[in-house]
Amino acid sequence: MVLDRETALRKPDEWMTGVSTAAVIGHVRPDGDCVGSCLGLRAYLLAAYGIEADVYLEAFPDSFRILPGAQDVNPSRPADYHYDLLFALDCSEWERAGAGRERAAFSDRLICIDHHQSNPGFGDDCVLYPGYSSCCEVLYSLMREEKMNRDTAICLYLGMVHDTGVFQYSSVTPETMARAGKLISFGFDFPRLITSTYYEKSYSRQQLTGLALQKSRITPDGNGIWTSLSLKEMEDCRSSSMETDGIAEALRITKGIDYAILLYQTDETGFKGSFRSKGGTDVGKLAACFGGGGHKLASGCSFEETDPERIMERVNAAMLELNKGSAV
Ligand SMILES: [Mn+2]
Repeated sequence: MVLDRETALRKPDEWMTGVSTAAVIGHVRPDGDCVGSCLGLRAYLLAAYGIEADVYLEAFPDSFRILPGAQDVNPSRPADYHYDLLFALDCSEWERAGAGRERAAFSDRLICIDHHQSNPGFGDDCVLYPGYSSCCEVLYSLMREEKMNRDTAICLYLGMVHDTGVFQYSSVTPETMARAGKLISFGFDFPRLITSTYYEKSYSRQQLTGLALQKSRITPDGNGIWTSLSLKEMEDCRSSSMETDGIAEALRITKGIDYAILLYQTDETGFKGSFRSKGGTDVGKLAACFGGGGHKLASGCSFEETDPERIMERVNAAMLELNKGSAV
């Protein structure tokens, strides 16, 4: 059940009453907000209630290892180990819960804390603040500032940084900035935290991005930019399709264009397409033309075709049709 805000604020003390074991889980393919939320809540439960919660997470980027508590994730517990409380954080639905989800069967109470608009409100208690910048910001609003410590602050700050694109997305409110300001007052090297977890890229990733940008071309409608990376090109950069995220975004910020397309080869039979838009083009609809999915600003799909030029002929044709439709 989704709690109203007033009830939600009273809940943490109630949840923690008489609790001796608790676990915290996040979603599949954990991102900064997910890892920051899980470790931030762990640090807070220890500082505020003296409870050492277990955190279960799927593999996450090595750069997040600098977070307090990152070394303690995925403790070895018997499969039927009993938890009084199981927190699911940053999961837009129960189906997206990642490592540790099977623990729910041996937990007394499931508590969902999230910020996704689409969350149906799962769990015995659900604190859902849609529109909040990050799950970390929802957690912040549930915590007592006087009980937070530096470990909590570092983790929550990282999550806020990552889910807001370093405080640039429209989800950022004056309250977000005030909370972030309070967090840095705990004293930690936030410039290094942002650089090492958000901006820093491996050499191979830089090489791959450079190649993709250099090869890029403007689409016939003059509105988009596209590029492609073959398996051989990725290999030549000593890289792989694992390192292609971020390239479509690097294309998207090109001045004077509205949408960006990255095609990268996945195997001998096909490519994947990653689409990004500045807002004038609905790339979710574009991806849907090819059986893909996503949102207006970011989407993707697969192509069973090994010639990127031929793929783009189809994409350009689909774009033309979509524009015809919207012009009526
Ligand atoms: Mn999030």
